[in-house]
Amino acid sequence: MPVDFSGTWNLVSNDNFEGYMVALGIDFATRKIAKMLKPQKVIKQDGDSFYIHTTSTFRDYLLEFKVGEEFEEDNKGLDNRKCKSLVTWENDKLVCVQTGEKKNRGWTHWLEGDDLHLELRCENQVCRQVFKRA
Ligand code: ECB
Repeated sequence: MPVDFSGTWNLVSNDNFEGYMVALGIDFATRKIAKMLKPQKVIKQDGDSFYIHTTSTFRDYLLEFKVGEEFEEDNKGLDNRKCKSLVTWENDKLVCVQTGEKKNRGWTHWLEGDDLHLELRCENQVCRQVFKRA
């Protein structure tokens, strides 16, 4: 059975989100609000087609992509920088490389027990998020 990320997931931990946001150049006032948030992710996966909607009381972000097909990402409401993104499978991990102005930008999703993990990378910063099923 291939891995299936589908479901509704609530953030339970968010390690070094501050460092990740600083690396992205997010201003102090926005960071102050953003780090209080407990975002929810709704993921719909149909094979290699993904819909990932990250929602919060402040902002939300929708990403739709197919594994193996590069696309333009606008990061609207996040840092608003455009990049070229490519998501691939590395065994059961979903790995995104976001090529653009920021070096070493990307993320990785995987399942561990009942938890959804997300590692967000930018420059020399790594943010580790864990989600539990709603
Ligand atoms: C959308 C909820 C968070 C809103 C934070 C608002 C302002 C902070 C601005 C930039 C911080 C950068 C990222 C925010 C962290 C999470 C948003 C989605 C991260 C992401 O790219 O998730 C991927 C993988 O699940 C799908 O887009």
